[in-house]
Amino acid sequence: MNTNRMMSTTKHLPNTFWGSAAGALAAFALAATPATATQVQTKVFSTTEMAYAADVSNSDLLNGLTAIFGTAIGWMPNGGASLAQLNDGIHGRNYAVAGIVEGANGAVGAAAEYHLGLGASNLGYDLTSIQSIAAWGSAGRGNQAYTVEVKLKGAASYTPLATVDYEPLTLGVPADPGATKVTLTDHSGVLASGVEYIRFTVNMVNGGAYDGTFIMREIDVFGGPTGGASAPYGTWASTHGLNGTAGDGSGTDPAFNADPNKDGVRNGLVWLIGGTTGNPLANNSSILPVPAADGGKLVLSFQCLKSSARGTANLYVQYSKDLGVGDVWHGVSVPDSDQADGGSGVGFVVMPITGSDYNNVTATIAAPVSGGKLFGRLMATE
Ligand SMILES: [Ca+2]
Ligand SMILES: [Ca+2]
Ligand SMILES: [Ca+2]
Repeated sequence: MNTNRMMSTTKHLPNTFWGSAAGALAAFALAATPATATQVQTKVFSTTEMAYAADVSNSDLLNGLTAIFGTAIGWMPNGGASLAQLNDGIHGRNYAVAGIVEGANGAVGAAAEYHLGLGASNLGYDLTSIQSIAAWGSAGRGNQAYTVEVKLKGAASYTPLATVDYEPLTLGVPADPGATKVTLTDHSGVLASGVEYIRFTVNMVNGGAYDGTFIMREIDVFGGPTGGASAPYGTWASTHGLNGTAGDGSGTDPAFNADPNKDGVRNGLVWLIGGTTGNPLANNSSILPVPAADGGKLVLSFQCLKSSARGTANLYVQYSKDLGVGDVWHGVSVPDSDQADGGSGVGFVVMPITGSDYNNVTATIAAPVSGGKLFGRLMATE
């Protein structure tokens, strides 16, 4: 976990002030915290009932779990429908073919709660995406509306995660048959961290017509143990087109310190300071802080992912009088709120960006006592 890697560009300022960006490795403990979301709901529909049959997963976190007895209420048994089909890994056939309902049909208000457990690190689970597929041959029952909540390890109660309401299918022939698929993700890579329990509650569709219900074919919950292999960076990388093998040197190399698009900004730094629109395959030279001189001090302004969303990664502001030759790099981890210099050499002003996992950060590096040069850089670690 500890190799240094220089990252990115060097800026030469007037008055012998320099700034640069760099990367290295370190360790950082992951806390079990609720997600502060930059949540994304991706919604698609089709007027073909079986449109998303191939998208159902049989290897997600929810697959095959049994809803907690006594909390699974309001699920209708009509025509063979059952709650178990919500997470059995099977889409189910067209009713006209099967002759029975192969899906879950919840009355409005029906709920199902599942115990995911605490995972390999005993910290719960990081949820990276949730996919829900509803489909039916008539009566707008391919629409979907529900609320999903999570209960974190050690928490006494549930926290709302998302409310889905997607009703593109209109009642009546020919647009009535069809399917909808909603995928919940978060730009940070993680919807919620430290999750032990998850609960779904059915909401009304079609203004209440036809019981106001729909046929949910499957809900898939993806993720991995908190603190485990699927750390937030990895999931961000995989959802942003970095689908190669780490270290393969390809144009989609997902390694934290790789620079597959050769713009001089390594993947991990794009994730940490690229903000909500960060894209590792775009030219990211504009996300690097432009160093400014302020009365002998060096000022770096940039966005930074909050510490609770960094997983095992971290970002440091570092400084040296001679690029570390005789004066070793001194570094301070970027905090989530204002932090005075206090002798560390770096003071921070931090402004949260509403509705996102990123903060606006201004770091001011103190002028060297003896004058001369001052170099600053950002060090991304994983
Ligand atoms: Ca199913
Ligand atoms: Ca499944
Ligand atoms: Ca790059």
